[in-house]
This record gives sequence, structure tokens and C-alpha cells, in this order.
Amino acid sequence: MKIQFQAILSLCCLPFLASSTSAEAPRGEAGVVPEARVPRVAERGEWRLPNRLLVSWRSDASATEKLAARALARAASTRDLTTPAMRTFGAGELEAFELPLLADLDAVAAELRRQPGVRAVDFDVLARPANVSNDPFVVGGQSWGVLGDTTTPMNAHGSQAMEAWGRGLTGGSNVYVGVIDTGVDVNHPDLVQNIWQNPHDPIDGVDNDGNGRIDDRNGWDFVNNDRTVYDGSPSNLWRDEHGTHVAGSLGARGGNGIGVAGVAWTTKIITGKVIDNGSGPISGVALALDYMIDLKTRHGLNIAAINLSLGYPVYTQVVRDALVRARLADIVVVVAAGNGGADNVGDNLDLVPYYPASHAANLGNMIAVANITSTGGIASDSNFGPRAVSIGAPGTNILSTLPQNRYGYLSGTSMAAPFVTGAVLVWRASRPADSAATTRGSILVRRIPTPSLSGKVSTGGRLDLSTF
Ligand SMILES: [Ca+2]
Ligand SMILES: [Ca+2]
Ligand SMILES: [Ca+2]
Ligand SMILES: [Ca+2]
Repeated sequence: MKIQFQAILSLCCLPFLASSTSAEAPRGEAGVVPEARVPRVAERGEWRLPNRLLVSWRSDASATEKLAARALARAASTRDLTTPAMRTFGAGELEAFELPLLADLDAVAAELRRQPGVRAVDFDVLARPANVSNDPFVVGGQSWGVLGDTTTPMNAHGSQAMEAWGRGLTGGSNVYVGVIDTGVDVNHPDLVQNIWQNPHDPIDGVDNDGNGRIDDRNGWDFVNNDRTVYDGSPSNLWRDEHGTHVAGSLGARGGNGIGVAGVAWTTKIITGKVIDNGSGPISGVALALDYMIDLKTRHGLNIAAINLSLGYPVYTQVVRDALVRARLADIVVVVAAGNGGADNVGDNLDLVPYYPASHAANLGNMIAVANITSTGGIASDSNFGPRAVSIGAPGTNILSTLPQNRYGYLSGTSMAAPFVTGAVLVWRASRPADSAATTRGSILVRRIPTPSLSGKVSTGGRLDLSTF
């Protein structure tokens, strides 16, 4: 039931692909070259303040012992943090040591712990709200794409989004995303809170906000040229299935106790419906891109990313020109690398172009994404390209939202792209000043080197939110 390639525009997914691929890489990261790898959180110690130690003195510590310890630590200054409660309960004093910035905190702490007046030495650690997903398919482990290597449940090949959530990075409702795809079921209970509601164009038959689309409440349907971005129904579940699934992967509501969680728990999803009943003309893609760009540049919406989980085999100037405008508008455009063509075997896009993915190599705001499996292999039908394709992300057997309050699994590079798009949203929520190019570069450099992607994508690695 793969979507036919002869369509003018085809979706980059393979519904309900039974199991994984024949191109599995060895498990783990054995043999990975460690060059240029961004250190993981624990390695680079970003949780702790770089120059502070908290010294708990023994209650019987003498002034001489304290002086000696401060000198040993070469503390630039010290601060007394002793509280009345400590005194009430007979505890020793507490002191913060401010050390020179380049001090080796671990070494100094170890030395201090050996001093006679010292009871304990702590690092001053940054506390952030711990966001623990209560979304049943995350808790249950079915949503492997959001898991990390230190999470429970665990999957080392997931996007590690769950680790970012634990540090308070869950996106934000002031960060907008354009989903250019089929329609999206804007009433799905796990999406509805994250669906954009245009406040400036009430349903009154008038284009109140002057963007050329009358009553564009949640986006626009560029295929049928109407305002309904969801045209499915209980008797036509398939019609806007693809975009609904993509929207859930990047931005299903997290922490709401139902269903799945998108990489970004909160965002505002704007739908540009450009595919209906399996395909749509690429002119709609260009128009939808410009619609999003206009919402950003003239209407002030903070659109950080656009997801394009679609493709076609011919170069078109209109889409390329719109993508250049998206770059000028400082929007990251994430595109699916595509799924192999008629033979279901992934193609090298450096040799066989597929668009818009093949525009990515030449536009500094674009990221083309390959599909990896839950065991870290590149899916056998995933396109690749050491120049054209940037990174791999979970794309095989991905559980997400489906129309009419359903959930289901889909596979393909269509499913991989929204993980990266969600990562853009999470990044920009905590770093609102970063440009599209900076955001793109930051995500790509954080990839985890992955054997199956070596020589297949430009970064040689897979998406990793754990160091966001
Ligand atoms: Ca309008
Ligand atoms: Ca109106
Ligand atoms: Ca419609
Ligand atoms: Ca949810």
C-alpha cells in the first residue's frame, strides 16, 4: 500500500511497514570515530556551575582548618551560606567557594574532601523542572522515537527528546511550525491544544487579516483552495492521515495524560494542506511556503520551522525560490529524504535528485532527514546522500496521532523529518535569539555518530536532543 510514485507529489512514508530492514548496522557505537563529538551532558558537566563548590564544614571545624582549606582551594572568594535552621539543628557552617574559572572542580573537590574540617563538598548544580511524560504510549515504551539511552523506558537510538524534557526543554506555545503536507485533524484530542487558531481572521467571509486567504483559521487548504485543513471523516480515515501523523510526531501535546507526546510538547501548528487523496501539485507547496513566510514577515508569527515530509523527482524553480524566501525569513525547513522510488530501495540523492530534499545541500536553512530504525540501522528504503542528506532520525514504526482520535504506526522518511522539526522547536523555545542557520548547525553538530549513517549522510549521525 505504498503511495504511488507516479503521483505528482508523493508522501515520504510507507504505512504499516511490518518490521525493520535488511540493512541493520551492528548495535551500539563500537567503531565510532570520536572526532568532533559533542560531549554528553555528564561529560561536559553543564549541569553544574563552572566555578563554585559548596563546602559543608564539620560542626567542630576550627578556624585554622578553614583557613587552610580555603588556601588549598585557591578560592577567589567565599560566601557564608549558613542558615538559622542549620544553627538550630547544630549543623556545621556552609560556605560557597568561588574558584577561578579554569579550576579543575573535580580535583579541588576531591582534595577538599580529604581536609580534616570538611564534612562534605558539593557542586552547585542547576535545577530545572523535571518534565516527566505521563502520556501512556511514552510511558509504555511504544513511542521509541522520543526515548533516550538514559531514560525509562530506554532506546539508545531514539531522539533522546525525553532527556531534554527532563531538563525542562519541551518547546513553547510561542514557537510556531508550518506543517505542509496532507491536512491535519485539528480536532484530535492530542493535537487540538497545539493547533494554531488565527485570532485575526474570524469566520465571517472576509479576509480580515489581509493575507489573501479568507477565514484561514488553522491554515489553508491549497489543494481545494478552502479553509478546511481537515477533510477526513469517520468513513474516510485515510484522507488526512499523513499530516496528522507528522503533526503528532513534532508537536502532539505532551504531559496531558493521553496518547503520545511530540518532540515539542507545546507549539503552534499551522497547516498548509497541499496533498489530497495521495498527491497534489507542487504549485501548492510553493504557495504554502509563501503563506507561512508571509505569516512570519508581515503578521509577526514566530515561525521557527516548516516540515516538508513530501517530495517529487523534478527540479522546480517555484519551490526553490520559495525555499530561498524561507531562508530570508529565517525559517528552518526540514525535509524528508524520500523513500527509494518504485523499487523500495533507498537512492543516493547525490546521484539521483529528489526534491525538495535535493535543495537542502545548497540552502543553509534546510535539513534533509533519513529514516533510522529502532536498532539504529538506516531503513532499507530510506534515501541517503553524503552531500544531500544531513542526518538520520527515528522513522520506522513510529507511533503518532491519526485522524478521528486514533493512533497508529507509520514508517518512512516522512516520519523521520518531524523529529528534527520538533527538535528545532525545542531549540528555539529556549534560544529565541538564534537564527535559522545557527539552529540548524547546532542540531547537526550534536548528532550521535552512527555506523549505519557513516558515508550516507553529511553528519554521519543521528538526531540527539540530550545535549540541548
Ligand atoms: Ca486571512
Ligand atoms: Ca474572516
Ligand atoms: Ca479542505
Ligand atoms: Ca499526549
